[in-house]
Order: sequence, then structure tokens, then C-alpha cells
Amino acid sequence: MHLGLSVTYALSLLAGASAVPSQRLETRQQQPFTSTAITSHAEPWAFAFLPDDRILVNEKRGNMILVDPVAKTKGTITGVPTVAYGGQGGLHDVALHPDYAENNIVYLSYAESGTGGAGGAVARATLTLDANGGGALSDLEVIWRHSQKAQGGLQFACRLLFGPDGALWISSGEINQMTPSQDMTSNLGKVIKLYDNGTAFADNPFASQGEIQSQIWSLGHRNPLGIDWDAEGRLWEVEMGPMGGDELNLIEPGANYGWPLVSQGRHYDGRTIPAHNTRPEFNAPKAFWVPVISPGGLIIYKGDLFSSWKGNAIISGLSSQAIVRVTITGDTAAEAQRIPMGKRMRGIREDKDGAIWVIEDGQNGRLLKLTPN
Ligand SMILES: *[C@@H]1O[C@H](CO)[C@@H](O)[C@H](O)[C@H]1NC(C)=O
Ligand SMILES: [Ca+2]
Repeated sequence: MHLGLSVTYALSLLAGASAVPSQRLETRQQQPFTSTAITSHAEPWAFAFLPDDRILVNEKRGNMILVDPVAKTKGTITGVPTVAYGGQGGLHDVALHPDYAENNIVYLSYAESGTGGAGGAVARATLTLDANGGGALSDLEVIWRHSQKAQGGLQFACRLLFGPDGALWISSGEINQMTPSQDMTSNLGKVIKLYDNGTAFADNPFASQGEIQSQIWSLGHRNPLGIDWDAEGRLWEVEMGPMGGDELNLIEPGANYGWPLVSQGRHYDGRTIPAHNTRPEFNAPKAFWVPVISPGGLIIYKGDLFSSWKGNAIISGLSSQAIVRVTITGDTAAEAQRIPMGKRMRGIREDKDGAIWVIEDGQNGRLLKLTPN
């Protein structure tokens, strides 16, 4: 953003205009919130709120950090498993068990190395906090993993979300392998529904068809980096398309979302891909972006603090360096607002008071608390 503004400034000087001050002002006015920086992190990927309002922040290299947002201090959580750091892989999401207050169980997703390269894994562990602002994971147990590994370190995704019925949802990326997204003997490129112990949920749509099939809730996904519930209990998902074609999908059991057979984007080598409307048997996105916004996270806003945003999809954008607000009306969706943030936005969460928190991508990625102006 700073670079963008200085280029604009140079151009405006050439044009004999003095557009910069008003543009700066406009940028600020376009942010309908106050942004408070809490802490800074090395390549943060995800965060989760503890019941005492402290925050677990996952850094991609494999560090789990405990943040005290009042004191703005950081402590270390030990016992994180070894992650396959590289490319898009590393330590990914963190989520608390629905009964965390009683059992202190947390879930982590991450890239792990193995035969063939790296793949996504999900583990649960007991978190014990100490008196010094840190803590430790113990009894770590891998409860799910990608059914294959691949070279390249791309598109692991693996956002974690607990559902109203206590189920654990995983948005499984296709680690850039494409065809496994349509292969029911692979859990790549799927939305997965499990019990909290990793066993496939009994009512899953393909429960009777085999071990991998039984985990699958929906298929045909590419790089699904955000999932959340709306107030009606419907599941929404954002995924990165290839070159163009980022998608916001309404997730239905057993449905096929078409990747890699259809997309609103094209391959990076320029080859075209048929659009969703050529294959009506696949669920088309409710909103899509060409050019991309690069969705890194998603919430469906449920609070009262940003009262006019209730029920909206709020997406943290990486390449778009923005927060993208999408209104949902029935089962249609449309972008309503794009709020420039000046940095790649990796993750987004809502706290229990309705404040929105985002985390920037990259070195010195800041955890920001957003409250209405
Ligand atoms: C996992 O939890 C489910 C639901 O409580 C239960 O039916 C299943 O037996 C458990 N699986 C294992 C391996 O403990
Ligand atoms: Ca699709």
C-alpha cells in the first residue's frame, strides 16, 4: 500500500495534481473501524480466543504463541509437532474443543512431511497454561491426515471449525494435485466432517461407501481457506481459484463444487477451464472473483457491534490486501464493500463481544482488533 501510494504520488506530481492527501484521507475514511495493533508475529497463519480472552496465535514456522491482548505480551506454547515448513505449508489453524473450558483440548492443523512430500494433518492435544504467560501441549494425537502427500508445498488449507452438533469440520486443500478433488477414494479437495476424535461422522452423505468416502461432506474443492456457519446453521466456504475464480460457496451435503472440471478462472499456463454453468450438476459459487481477492479466511458475522454487518460474509484477502464484505440474501451473495488494509490479510475471527480481529500475513504480521468508529 505504501508503495502503491508513492507510485500514485509520483504520477500525480507528473500530472501536476496534488491528489495524495485526499487519497490518504479517502483510504482512511474507507475503513469503517478503528484498528488497534495488539502484537506482531513471524508469518502468522491463524488464531483462536481462549475463554479468558487471551489468544492463541499460530505462526507458520511452527510456533504457537499465547497473546495477552491487554498487556500486549506474548508467551510460548511448547509441544507443537514438527511441521513441514515451506511454500504454503507449516503450522496452520488452531481451534478449541467445544468443551475446552472443561477438557483443555485444542486442535491444530499443519503440513507434515512423509513419503512423497508433504500433506495436511490435524492433531488434538491438551493445553496446559502456566503462570508465566506460556504453556505446553501434551498427549498430542494425530486424528486425521491427507490420504496422500505431494511435492511443491501448495494448497494444504485445512481450516478447522466446530459445528453446532459438536462435529469437527476440516476444509481440506488438494495440495495442487487437482484430480483428487473429484476422487472419492481421496480426502484431498473436500470438506470433511468428523467426530472430535477423528472418526467419520455417522450421518455423512457417503458414510456407507468406504473409509475415506465416509469422511466426506462435499467435494470438488481447490484451496478452501475459510469456513463458517451462518445464523441459520448453513455452512459457507471460501476457496482460492486458480488464475481468477476465487469462490464463496454454500456447502451442502454430498454436493460437488466442480474443481478441477469447472472454474470461473483459468490455469496459470493460460489454458481455459469450462465455467460452472457448462456443468449444472456441479454447485456454482454464490459469488466469485475475477481477478482474484485471494481469500485467506472467512467469518459470517454474528455480533451486534457492527450492527449493519450481521449475517454478512467477511473475508480476509491476501493479494487484495483488503477485507471484503459480502451480503447474503437468501441463497444469493454479492460483494458489498472492499476495505483496503494495506497488507495481506491472512485470517479473521469474531470475538464474543462482536469485535472483528484480523491477522496480517508475512514477517511482522500484526494481530489487529477492529471496532466500529
Ligand atoms: C469417536 O467418537 C464417536 C462419537 O462419540 C464414537 O461413536 C466412536 O466410537 C469414537 N471412536 C473412537 C475410535 O473412539
Ligand atoms: Ca467451484
